Amino acid sequence: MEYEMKKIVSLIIATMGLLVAQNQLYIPETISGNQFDLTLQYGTSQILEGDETQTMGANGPNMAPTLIFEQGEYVNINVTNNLDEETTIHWHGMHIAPENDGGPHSVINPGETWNPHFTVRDKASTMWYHPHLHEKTNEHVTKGITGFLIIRDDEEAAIDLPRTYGVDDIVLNLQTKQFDNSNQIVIGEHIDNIPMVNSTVDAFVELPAQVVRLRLLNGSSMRVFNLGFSNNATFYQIGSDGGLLSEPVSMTRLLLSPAERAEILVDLSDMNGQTIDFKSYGSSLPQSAYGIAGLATMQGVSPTGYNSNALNGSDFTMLQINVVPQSDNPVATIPNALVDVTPISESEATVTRSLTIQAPNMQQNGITGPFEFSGQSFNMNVVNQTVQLGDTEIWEIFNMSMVGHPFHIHDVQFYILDRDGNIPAENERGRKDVVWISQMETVRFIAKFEDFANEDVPYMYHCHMLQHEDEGLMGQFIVEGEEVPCAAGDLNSDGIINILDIVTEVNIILGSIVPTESQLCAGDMNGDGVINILDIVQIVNTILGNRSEYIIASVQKIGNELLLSGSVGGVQFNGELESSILGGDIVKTGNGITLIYNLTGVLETESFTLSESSENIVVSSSAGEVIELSQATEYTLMNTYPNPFNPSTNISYELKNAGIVNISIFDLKGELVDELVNNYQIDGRHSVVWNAVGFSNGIYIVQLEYDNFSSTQKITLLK
Ligand SMILES: [Cu+2]
Repeated sequence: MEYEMKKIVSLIIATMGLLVAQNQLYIPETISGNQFDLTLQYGTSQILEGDETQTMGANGPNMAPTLIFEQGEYVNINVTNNLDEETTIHWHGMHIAPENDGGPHSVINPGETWNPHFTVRDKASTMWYHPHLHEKTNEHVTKGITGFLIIRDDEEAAIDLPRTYGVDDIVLNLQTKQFDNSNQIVIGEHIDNIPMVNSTVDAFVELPAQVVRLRLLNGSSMRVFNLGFSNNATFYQIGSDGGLLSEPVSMTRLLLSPAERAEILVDLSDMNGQTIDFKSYGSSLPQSAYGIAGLATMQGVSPTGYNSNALNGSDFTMLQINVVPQSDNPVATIPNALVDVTPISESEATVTRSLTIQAPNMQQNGITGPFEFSGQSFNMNVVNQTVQLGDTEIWEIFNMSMVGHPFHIHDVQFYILDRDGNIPAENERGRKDVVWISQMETVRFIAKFEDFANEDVPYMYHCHMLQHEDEGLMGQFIVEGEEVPCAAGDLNSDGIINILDIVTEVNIILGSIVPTESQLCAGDMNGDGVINILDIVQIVNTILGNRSEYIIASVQKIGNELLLSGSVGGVQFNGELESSILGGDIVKTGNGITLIYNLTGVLETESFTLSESSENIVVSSSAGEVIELSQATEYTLMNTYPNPFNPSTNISYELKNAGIVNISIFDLKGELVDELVNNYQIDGRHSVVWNAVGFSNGIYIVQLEYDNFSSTQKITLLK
């Protein structure tokens, strides 16, 4: 990850708006898949003109990659600490077990690797990850260790939303930081007068003239933003911290306090060639928000340095947007509706917990802190609350101090019930894990504490103004109760995942054993609520140590025939198999269900005849993911001859209709190695030659794509 952050002209010019932004917005690289490494490190970055800045990052000198997770996916991460100090990594917003949550107790010592692993249960949303070491969170976050988590799910995928990362779907980590005369980051002195987005100062981004999705994170230590566009464009909030809203909420300003996220859509269709600024309107922040002018006017003293900070009370630009021509397949409209959002009913709560944010000496420290919850400052050795697993609770937070605080709780997504007795604004009616609480305001929210209990490892709740958190405005809670014991894939709970677990899984699917709750939990590898062939393939992969990579596979159903090509892991259907199988393929039947799988993770048989009126056909890729059947009644024939071949082979195919055809060659890792055809072709017979001179021996996969139809074939180059 190379940083190309250059110059900044002085802030005074920037705030006067005379400056043409000159640094291209940095877009973090992405990581997806089940198994990956994050390495925490120091580095230097050219953030300002002149001296480089000492920074901290993951897999690079500054910031951290964007992780893209699918709901239901099992993720295994190795976080290696190459710093010379302790830290932790917390998955902010995710519903995961406390031992994987990365709070202050999950310290990663220098040189050590921490291995969190979990099934992604959250809804499609924008979350983030960052260090959470007590008294060091502010420093480690502000010096650069912050990354986005993008979670996707089927519900979100069904909506016509922009989702091309870096093109029409942009992550924006909004921060203000303080630098000293030698361009080094200063922590906790309240002169955070340099706005930056994704660690780019004075940033511009080119966005296409269409509906664009911005995933906003307030990554600042302290500052509250009041966001909007310089042309006062209406924009639409579609998501809050923990997922999509029920419908887009239109607005021209959005309040975003530290650690809050919002996904917004803005329609740039009519703006090709224009430039607008994305700004924080600090002059119209609500009272008691960190970022107003003269925070000290009410009571007490203001934080040291605060009154000399030119950003306070000012409107300033975060990001310049240059609108450029449309991308391919642009999203043209703002959807009318998004997803069903069903807040938890107040009547379901059996416990109400009350907390007061206060300072030991309110007269003196009502604005500066240190603050504490209900008279208790954070103590690593004190558990402040005990929650019973399965309970629904109301938390009532009263902010008795003179500054607003963003309250954050781990483990759950909550619904805000009311603010001083009033129902929250429309954009606050979705799932949240951070809520901003103004001075003397009381906020009540409701949450259900489910799935995870651990008597030894607590979860945290705290203010997300990082200085307040580090100084003690944090508490911890234990969730107590009988957690359904479950390790993914370990159906017989013997501590290892092996063939015995596969046998149990098969018997559960075929109905020959009635599963226990813990077997159901362990057997549902992908967390989709059903146990089927996909889970078997995932267990096989777990045993073999394979992890999903991009897998090329396709299945055509023609009459009662299933024609497989590429890396297919297994098949399940209601009905009987009427043809024979090859090699190591295993067929199990029972209760009218047929399962076909292979302990190598890849089926060897390439065609199956199913009994008449077979149904509920599920085909798994070798990565344990669903392969959609191509229901090709007017199918496209593909033939490769010779095969095996050297050095060239002839691929012939027949198109029923004219259309755009793509024929590409992939290796077994799913890497594209050659593209033979990518254009519009008339109907009828065609052929193309692949000359593999210069390619190494081995198996390749030809993929033909045409009119929502995909077909693949394995070919072997034998020199
Ligand atoms: Cu606070």
